[in-house]
Amino acid sequence: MKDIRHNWSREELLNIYNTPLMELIFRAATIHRQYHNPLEVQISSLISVKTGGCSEDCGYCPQSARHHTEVKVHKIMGVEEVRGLAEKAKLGGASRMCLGAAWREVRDNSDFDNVLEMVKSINAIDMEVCCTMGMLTEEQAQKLSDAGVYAYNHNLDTSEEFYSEVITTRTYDDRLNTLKNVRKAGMTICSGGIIGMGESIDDRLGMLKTLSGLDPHPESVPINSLVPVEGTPMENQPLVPIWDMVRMIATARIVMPKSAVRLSAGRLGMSQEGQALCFLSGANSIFAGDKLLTTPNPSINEDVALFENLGLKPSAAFKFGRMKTAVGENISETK
Ligand code: SAM
Ligand code: DTB
Ligand code: SF4
Repeated sequence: MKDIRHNWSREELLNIYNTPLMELIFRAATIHRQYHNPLEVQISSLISVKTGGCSEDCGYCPQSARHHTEVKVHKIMGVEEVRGLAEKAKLGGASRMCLGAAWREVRDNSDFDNVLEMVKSINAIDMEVCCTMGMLTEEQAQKLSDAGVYAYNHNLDTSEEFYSEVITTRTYDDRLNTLKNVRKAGMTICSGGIIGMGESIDDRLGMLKTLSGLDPHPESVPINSLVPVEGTPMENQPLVPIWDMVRMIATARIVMPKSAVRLSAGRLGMSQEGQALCFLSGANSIFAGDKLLTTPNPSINEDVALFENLGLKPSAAFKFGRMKTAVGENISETK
């Protein structure tokens, strides 16, 4: 596509991010309307199918075994339980289930076989499935894709430069390599990051530069506001001002116009007016349900009231068909 660019420079990104706020929101909202129905928001619901005890040292994460948080370790859930939760989430308007596992990487064992069964059972009730389970080999990515996984979430989290301040047990290149395997296997890519970890604006834009440099762009770009959890090295980080969230979402919308931009973790700390500005600035996807993976999220009732008030409606599953992406071909989540 001619109008989709993969060569945004840091300078261009900085100029966009620093545009006077009212101009920035207007520009992002205008682009949003050209590519998407501005009244539709895609809803995903998260299930932590394997919780805690993770070997990685991600500074933000309550599930790392290296941090002393209140998260209890749980072994992998059963297929029936997961399917039951998916049915409930579907009634609440969710079109996609996102299955999370606190793993450094997927291993070829009975837990992985169990995940493949979960995927099939959720597809059987006509919901899209996303998995977020750490690093994948080409073969594992293919197995997930063959089982019916629609999207794989694997965040870059921040800039390449700031990455080693947050995580030391894997590299930026490891992350990019998994994204390559996901794309090759025909799944869509969900990749974004977190703001509020102590990074600079330049780091935020460095992350957007890498994401927008991927060809095709990730179909979904989650922007998380750090949820500071007691017992993690980031427990005392101040909450991100809503204006930073709005600027980040608007910039992502402008440089990746076809992608779904997901207003992700941190909504509990935002006012409804703040969230409305995020939707206006191009966010068109959320995680709903009273829990994210281990931390609380607004209740379904609150979100239903918010959607009613703003005139938003949840989008349907498989809007873009069940077909898989051929390598290099974008079936981005657009109207
Ligand atoms: N273990 C897998 C991995 O790291 O890719 C999947 C699960 S991991 C919890 C998924 C994503 O959740 C992380 O990449 C990070 O962006 C986000 N996340 C984790 N803890 C968070 C927090 N406290 N606040 C905001 N986002 C968080
Ligand atoms: C993403 O970008 N955000 C979600 C999802 N992908 C997996 C996770 C947010 C986790 C917040 C901390 C927790 O609840 O444990
Ligand atoms: Fe493990 Fe993922 Fe948490 Fe990092 S973000 S500690 S890899 S669960």
